Amino acid sequence: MKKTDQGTWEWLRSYTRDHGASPQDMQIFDEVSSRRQFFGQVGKGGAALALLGFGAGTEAAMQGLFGRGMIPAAWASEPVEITDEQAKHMLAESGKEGLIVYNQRPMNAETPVHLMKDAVTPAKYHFIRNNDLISERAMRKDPQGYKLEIEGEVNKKVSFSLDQLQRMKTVTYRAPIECGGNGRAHFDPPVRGNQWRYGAIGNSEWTGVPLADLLKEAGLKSSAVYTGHYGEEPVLGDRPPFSRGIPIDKAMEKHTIVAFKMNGQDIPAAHGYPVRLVVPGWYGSASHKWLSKIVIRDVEHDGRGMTGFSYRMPKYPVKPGERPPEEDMVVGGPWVVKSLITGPSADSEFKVGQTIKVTGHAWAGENEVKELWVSTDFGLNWTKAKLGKPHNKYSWQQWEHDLKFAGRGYYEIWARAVDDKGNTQPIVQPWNPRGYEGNMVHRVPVMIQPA
Ligand SMILES: Nc1nc2c(c(=O)[nH]1)N[C@H]1C(S)=C(S)[C@@H](COP(=O)(O)O)O[C@H]1N2
Ligand SMILES: [Mo]
Repeated sequence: MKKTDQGTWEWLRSYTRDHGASPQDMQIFDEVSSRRQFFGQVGKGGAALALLGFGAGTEAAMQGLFGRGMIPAAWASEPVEITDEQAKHMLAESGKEGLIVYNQRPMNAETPVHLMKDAVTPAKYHFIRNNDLISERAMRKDPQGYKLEIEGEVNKKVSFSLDQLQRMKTVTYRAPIECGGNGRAHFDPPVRGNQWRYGAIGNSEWTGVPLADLLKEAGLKSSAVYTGHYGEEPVLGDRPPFSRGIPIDKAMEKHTIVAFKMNGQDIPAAHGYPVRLVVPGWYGSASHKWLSKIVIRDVEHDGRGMTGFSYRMPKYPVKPGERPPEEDMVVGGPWVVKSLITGPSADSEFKVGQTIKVTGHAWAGENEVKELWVSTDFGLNWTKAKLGKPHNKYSWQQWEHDLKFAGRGYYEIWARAVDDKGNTQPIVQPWNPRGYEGNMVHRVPVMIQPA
């Protein structure tokens, strides 16, 4: 389906209704469809930029990848033609291709699963999640006058130019950066926020200086318990700057770095030029982009994005749709165990007896993935897949599994990771008010035809 026309919409509407959408889903569908038009996908090199919202991944979504009774997320978010200068620049500069763009100001775009096969995510396939605009410096790629300041509960206020940072001892790690809201589209009832499906994660290679080395130069006071991060970007609207933080132990962990290279290149504008934090294994929001200041706090940081319901989880499981009192919410941190099936693509067709190579990634926040299990009978039986070691602590791990089907029909391939603490992925998504830590098993439908 490449074009929007009335016939297509009617077909989509009946498809949605016939696949278990609730009256409420249908109401959302009608509201969205009366307003939307769609255009196509982000073109090669991000150049032509007619836009999308309804890319290749969506076809898979329509054909059963998502739970019944739920409309595919893309339908609930409005695609926009890319007109914003910053958005155009961000997509073009890193050659973004095939991403699903939810909005452009701020810019939010995810990667469809079929483009996530690489062990090291190229910049062109790394999702973008912005809360505000991006800095002029990032637009111009101008290192002049950049500095990173560290202040607060330190013995000595310090600051570093880009040049100074680049001359220090660097490390290079692969690290997953995953939005805390990745998987939000699978929450039922739906919750507000970007309706990320699977693709708000990337596992690129980052080079930089361990934050611990900079904090040692400043000298932490014994009162230091938390960091607060600030960036150079202008705020959208009348509100304080986006500012998250992490506990001091995580800040001192050797994989937490102040990065200035992504996959060996200057960090693209979209991903934080010239300098960003990389806090591996934690909500992506901790990995502050366009980083210019770190304030060391003597209390848990309370910047925008740390309080109320944002980036916070209930202390106890809550009934779907129910909001606990604000004081029962705690700051989200490490990501939970999760896996992805990157091949075959949803709705692939195979023959009875044919060998199918199933591939994917698995990761587990602070932990290591120990086992990966595959089911083709809706979770009744599980078989262990071949699972690789992480390239370095935190990096996602690759897995593969050969499958053969003995009979024709509709099947789903399910994947479920187990980490070294015994945690595993739920089959039904547990609910929380803002849709964080979505990690239910990934299901890929396939059709098996007679040999
Ligand atoms: N300065 C700044 N840093 C930020 C953000 C932001 O809006 N402003 N968004 C955060 C969030 S919520 C995520 S998930 C990651 C996304 O990183 P990416 O755009 O490089 O994929 O950046 C984080 N760093
Ligand atoms: Mo995020």
